[in-house]
Amino acid sequence: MANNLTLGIIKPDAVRQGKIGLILQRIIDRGFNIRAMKLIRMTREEAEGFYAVHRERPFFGELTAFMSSGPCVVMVLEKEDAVRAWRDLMGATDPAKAAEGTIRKEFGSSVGENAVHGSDSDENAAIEIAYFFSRLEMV
Ligand code: YYY
Ligand code: MG
Repeated sequence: MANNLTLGIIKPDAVRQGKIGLILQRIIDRGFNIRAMKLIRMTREEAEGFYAVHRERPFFGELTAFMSSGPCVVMVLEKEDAVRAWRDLMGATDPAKAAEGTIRKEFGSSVGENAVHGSDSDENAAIEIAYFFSRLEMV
């Protein structure tokens, strides 16, 4: 997988609060090219599969319950150094510690409900993109 792609998710809290449009605008304004996108609702099992790397963590139950609690927007974002660029725009995991101007600062409400997800490495970006999208869904 080239290092210009990452997986982004607009999480159920942000979708519930009507923030899809504002978050997409931020993404477009920052110069990302949206290569694939869909609205989905994950089952608990699908959320557990997606976050399998965290299964031993104390917050795993809460995290997977939350991620399957409502619809979210999954998308493939393209930009140079995409993983880092998208994490920069998202901000720190805890919205209270996220920098001004980041999506989590503006739209996140707690460590758990932090509005967006982003892959943390090129290797995981490839795995996460393949979890949600087939080759035919990429434009
Ligand atoms: O990559 P990022 O989303 O910034 O954080 P991770 O450490 O990978 O954790 C994934 C996800 O789990 C985080 O976005 C919220 C949730 N979480 C939590 O509920 N409580 C924590 N102490 C740490 C993470
Ligand atoms: Mg992570």
